[in-house]
Amino acid sequence: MTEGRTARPPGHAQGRARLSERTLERASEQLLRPGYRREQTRIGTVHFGPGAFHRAHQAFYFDRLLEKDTTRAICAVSLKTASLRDALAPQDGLYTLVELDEAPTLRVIGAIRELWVAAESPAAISGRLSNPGTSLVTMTVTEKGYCLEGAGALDFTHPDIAHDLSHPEAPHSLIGWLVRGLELRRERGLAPYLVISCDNLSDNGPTLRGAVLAFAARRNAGLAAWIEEKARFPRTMVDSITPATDDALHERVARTTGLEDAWPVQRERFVQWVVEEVDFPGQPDWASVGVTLSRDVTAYERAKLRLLNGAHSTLAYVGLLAGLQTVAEAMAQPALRAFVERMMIEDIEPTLTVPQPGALAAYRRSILQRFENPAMRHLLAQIAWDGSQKLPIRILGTVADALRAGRPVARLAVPIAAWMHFIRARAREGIEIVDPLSAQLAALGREVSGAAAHDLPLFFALPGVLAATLGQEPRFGRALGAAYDLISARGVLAAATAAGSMQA
Ligand code: CS2
Repeated sequence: MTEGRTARPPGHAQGRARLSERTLERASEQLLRPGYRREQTRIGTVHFGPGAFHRAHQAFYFDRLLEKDTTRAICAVSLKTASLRDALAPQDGLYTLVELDEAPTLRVIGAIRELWVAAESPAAISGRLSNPGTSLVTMTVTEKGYCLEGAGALDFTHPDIAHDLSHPEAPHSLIGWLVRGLELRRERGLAPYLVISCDNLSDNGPTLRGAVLAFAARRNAGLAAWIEEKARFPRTMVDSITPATDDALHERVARTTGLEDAWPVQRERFVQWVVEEVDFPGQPDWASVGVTLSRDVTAYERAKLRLLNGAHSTLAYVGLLAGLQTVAEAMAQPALRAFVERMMIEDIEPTLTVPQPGALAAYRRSILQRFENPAMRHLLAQIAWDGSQKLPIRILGTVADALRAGRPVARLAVPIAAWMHFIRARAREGIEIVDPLSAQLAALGREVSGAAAHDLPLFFALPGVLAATLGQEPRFGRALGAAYDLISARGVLAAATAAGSMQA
């Protein structure tokens, strides 16, 4: 396990009690509490993947929703790992959310009323999914949790998908569970649930719908047709920077509240959620808690993925190679900050369309400011996880658009070349590469030499990463090779400076 991603067994060394419904009244007054009676709430949503992002974002919105509508409590399902259930079950599902700012806010979130591990309790998950009270199924399972191949279709060679086709009643994958639940609802004469992806995938709703329909069609043509006709998969854009839980957070929570929390979460104060407006009964009153409903989420989603997440991944790989640790530290390096800002203005913004002139510039400035937030210690290493999944979504689409429009790609090649050097450096130092392709990347990282002529073909041979979008593009290959060799020869900051000053 990577440091910072796990719960901490609460120590009672200071004689503090553990957070729970029973102990909540003893907490310090600084701790904000749910504004509703938890025992009067009912489960209305099943959520897959209740990691830190879900708990800091959607569960926060639903906590406010429960003040107005008691049918909106969450059943949180981890597909495989028991760590969250084990941390929060003794706390009755309660945990502390810290909003980081000059004056941080601490609040207890009560929205999660049930916690399950699907691999241990398949009958309970089937029961919840096919319960008439369940009207929403949401998820944050990260890019890799969708089991897609490079072009974005369901990967039928994925071991979990192969398993689920032969064991549909106890699936391993998210897709298997979504289809299982819909199948049970159809058998019981119930309407489908609304299926909402809250991950940073491009076109997340339609991509998920495509995967669900492809899986369902292999199971039963009638089921696939029913899903196609009746179910809806709105697009969403989710945004809030959520540094992984660390020791400092555990200590701050214990010190401020007087209670031990095995797994608190933290995020910046800024939080945004845009949900595509679809006609579907039983939806919450989204607008009442600050969720934006829009008929056109694509523009928001693309701007966020390319500007915020694209810049984040760039800071991560370039910054780590330059020996930096956090986003704020990377932003404090004038060469790196200037490079990222210029890439946003000259390379990314021309690929985006937004209704109001000036909106992109304002959005860019606010993103850069959020990255500089001195109240946050956001590790570049956290953003660097799962690069093989993130880079195609965050940067390679921009590259493809730039190539099509005949614009330069020298700057955009830098984060990709930096990722390749990052893989090389981690493999040589024997540090774990957190990525679904970690075994392949570690082997590749040991084999590469630092010279583009030798190494690029090896990276292009990785399934679904570079080749899927850019395999046939010699212009990008040349820019990538130049950036990669320059990093070897002169270091990453010199390479970024050289590419940064090239004419747009
Ligand atoms: C980050 C995102 O870890 C990462 O890859 O880029 O989690 C980012 O902080 C969020 O998408 C912000 O909404």
